[in-house]
Amino acid sequence: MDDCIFCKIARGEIPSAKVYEDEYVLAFRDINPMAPTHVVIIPKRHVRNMNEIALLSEAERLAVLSACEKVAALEGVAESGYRVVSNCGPDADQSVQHLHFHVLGGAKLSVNLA
Ligand code: DGP
Repeated sequence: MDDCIFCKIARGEIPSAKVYEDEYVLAFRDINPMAPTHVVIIPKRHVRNMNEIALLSEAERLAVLSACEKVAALEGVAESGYRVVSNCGPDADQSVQHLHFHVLGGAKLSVNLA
């Protein structure tokens, strides 16, 4: 999508601090970190949010999920613990309309999920 900020990051038109990349996925540091480790994982192909996950291929879906585990290992938070969050729609305050998963860790996280 031309005007999607995460598509622009995926195309390299906007710089980002890359943590992981493969054929289907890009992971980069959140510009406004909410934990010592805060990485955003996106499928390179644009879909809006979890409501459109069926538009991705099985390979893309697996790559996004696997990237969460890979990023946690790369960031050294796999054993200490981390949280994976995907905000979907207005009630969840989704601010960027391109499916993404936040990987948060590096400190004791809030017990409040909502
Ligand atoms: P959400 O509320 O789930 O839609 O979170 C979107 C996140 O994306 C938010 O935590 C900030 C991050 N973000 C927005 N624009 C940029 C950007 O240009 N670069 C980076 N690295 N992160 C961004």
